[in-house]
Amino acid sequence: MDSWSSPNVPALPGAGVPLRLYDSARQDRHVSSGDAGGASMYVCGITPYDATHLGHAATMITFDVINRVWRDNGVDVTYVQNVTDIDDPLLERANRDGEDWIVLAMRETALFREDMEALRILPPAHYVGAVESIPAIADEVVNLLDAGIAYRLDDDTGDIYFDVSKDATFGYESNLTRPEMLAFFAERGGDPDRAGKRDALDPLLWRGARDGEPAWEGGILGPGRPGWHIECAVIALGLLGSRIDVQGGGNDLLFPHHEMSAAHAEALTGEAPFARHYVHAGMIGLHGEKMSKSRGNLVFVSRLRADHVESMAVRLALLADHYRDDRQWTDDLLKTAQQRLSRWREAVALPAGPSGAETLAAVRERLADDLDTVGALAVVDDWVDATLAGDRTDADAPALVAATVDALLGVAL
Ligand code: 5CA
Ligand code: ZN
Repeated sequence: MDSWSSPNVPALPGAGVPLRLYDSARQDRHVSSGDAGGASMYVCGITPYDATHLGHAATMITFDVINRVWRDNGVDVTYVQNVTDIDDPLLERANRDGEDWIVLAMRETALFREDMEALRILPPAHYVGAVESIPAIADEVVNLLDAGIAYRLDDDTGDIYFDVSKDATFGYESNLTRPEMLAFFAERGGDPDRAGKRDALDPLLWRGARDGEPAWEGGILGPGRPGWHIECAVIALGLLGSRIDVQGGGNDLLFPHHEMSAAHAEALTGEAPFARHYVHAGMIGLHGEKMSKSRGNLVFVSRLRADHVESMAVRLALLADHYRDDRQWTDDLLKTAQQRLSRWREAVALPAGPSGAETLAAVRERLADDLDTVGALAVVDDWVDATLAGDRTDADAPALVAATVDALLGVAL
């Protein structure tokens, strides 16, 4: 699938600071990547049945900042993102609207690309759809069956499930209790009550063909379509290998999606942990509730663009709080970001300011500390305040601060 075009990223002088990232599995911060000069990141992308909302945007921006900080450290980054272009919600929406599901997915994916470009998100090296990955997924489901880790239900549906009891370390990523797991599983696309499963938590790997639903040839699996978690496991393994540096997405994916994807990957490769860092962005809410397509309380990036809201202000607004915090989108948040953006622009247009090198070093330091964007924005604010107040000691500072903000925060002034 086509990715999108890359914004220009200015090179910054001097050396970056190694990034310490919070890992959901170890529940602590650890230095990420860079050891071998390369880093691999897999981020769970959209299910394209509706337009990109600010929650998607915030999560994409979080992983974009990781990407930018790594690059500033000279790390050779391989970034992969998926598009879940076949799944129940997509088919339900297409049916509801009497639309072809393929056309719906293509349209929303195209809009997502435009939104990503407007927000200056660095594109993944591989942007991969579920549909194009079906042959590879089917092969891996066969491997799991052969290994006795997957089983077929006895009810003639052709549905195949993953046996979580075969995974001795199951649960290490989310650190949840079984009752918590069961609750999230039921809430987030799982089927704990499905008759014939060995364990209520066993997730679907392959859904046998049903009347009125698209299906693909699955060889010995029979016709059908893939489950959700195996999609992400197989795409990541195929492009990034058996151990990756970051598995990422919003914290709504921690369980079951990421736990199951990691369990699938580890069952297939025999290597663990699948990811060195399991990284989860907080949820963006509106009026006190998580912004979600199913709740319908959405603010779309494209709607804001159509209303001539500057995408750089949107980006700055979403960087104004820490990525791991669940937070609310408000008009005030946007207004503050717009004011901040114009002050920053005013300051970098002046002929000089206080030390640019110190500002760059302090921004690097803040971002390396588990992406402390709150602190990084405060550093830039301090420089802007001093510049606007008349401190004009460094003639190179305005250009360097503008380059810093562009390269590391992705905000073009
Ligand atoms: N296609 C799957 C992942 S494989 C999916 O979850 N799609 S999604 O369209 O629902 O979400 C796309 C990405 O945005 C995921 O990483 C998800 O965790 C994140 N996300 C969804 N809603 C929010 C929200 N309200 N705030 C922050 N991130 C969100
Ligand atoms: Zn995923």
